[in-house]
Amino acid sequence: MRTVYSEKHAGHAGNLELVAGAIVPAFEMPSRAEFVLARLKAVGLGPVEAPAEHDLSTAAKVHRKDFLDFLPTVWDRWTAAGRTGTALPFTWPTRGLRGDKPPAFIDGLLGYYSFDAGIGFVEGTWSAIKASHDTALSAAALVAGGERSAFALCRPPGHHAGAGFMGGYCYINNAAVAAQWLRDTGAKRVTILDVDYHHGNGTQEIFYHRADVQVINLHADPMQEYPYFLGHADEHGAGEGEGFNVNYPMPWGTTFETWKAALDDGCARLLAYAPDVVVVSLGVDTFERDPISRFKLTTDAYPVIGETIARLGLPTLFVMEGGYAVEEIGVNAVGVLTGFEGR
Ligand code: Q9C
Ligand code: ZN
Repeated sequence: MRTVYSEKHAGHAGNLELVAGAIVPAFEMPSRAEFVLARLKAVGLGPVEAPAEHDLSTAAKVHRKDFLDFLPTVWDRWTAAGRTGTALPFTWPTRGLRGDKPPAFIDGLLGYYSFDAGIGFVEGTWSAIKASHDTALSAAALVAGGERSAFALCRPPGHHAGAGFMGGYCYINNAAVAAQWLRDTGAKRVTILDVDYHHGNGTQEIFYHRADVQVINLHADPMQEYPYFLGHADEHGAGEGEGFNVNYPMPWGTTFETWKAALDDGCARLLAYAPDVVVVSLGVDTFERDPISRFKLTTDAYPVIGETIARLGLPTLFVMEGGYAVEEIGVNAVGVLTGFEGR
């Protein structure tokens, strides 16, 4: 399997986040991608190539234009306001406030274009976001060009980013952009299968009213877990998209046996939809020792996930999402890919 990877992710570093009342280094850190890269080289998964540059015209079909225009300006606006450390939002337009009027000042704009504070910006953040987007598109092009599969080693991740907002370490929704591009280049139907521990709220929102992209999500129950405000079982799509969004919320403590039953059900729904291509939002934060998650999957589960996805018999693009047990993220993510390849 060929992998697309950009070193530009490394400039998105040194972020902070607020966890249980304390400011700590962000769990989403550069070593995540480096451990995955090292592991896929160690097992000889296949060639690693840098992405080509892609413009934002496909991204503009799944994201709002004003949002895409804002992202590259964040760091300059932040430093122009005299700030030096991580740019972070801290005020959001919730119920009772106006969500239709972007403010002019950077602090207000950061809140307007996000739903949480998990999206710090430093000087290299935009360049990393753009390279991650390019990585997903270049890997999608490998699959469209006839490869059985490809791996987009994206960082930062994307599945929490919606049409007009970032959140949860995500800025541009890489998997959604890739799915849109696959549609535009000939696929009649695309399924996004999201196996990250957290609900892919951004992906769900983007495709919720569409029949041409099926979205299947396996995740921790939003009654207990982030992102809290989307991902329930009764969210099945609307309008033309009715029936094409499928959620499998599961409680804290879920083991692979239960999780695998949800995957098998999701795979049956996927096969009934008969997509031309599958995009896997590949998070491995379902792992038992993930520091921010509460599922109980063990390392031997990940190759089984890969085998199960391979049995769908469809061209498959893997897009890296979450996973924060940095020592094991490589073994687990690459375990899915080698399992897919049947080795
Ligand atoms: N104590 C992805 O996996 N914050 N994003 C959790 C930690 C947000 C996860 C709080 C987690 C976002 C792509
Ligand atoms: Zn996650």
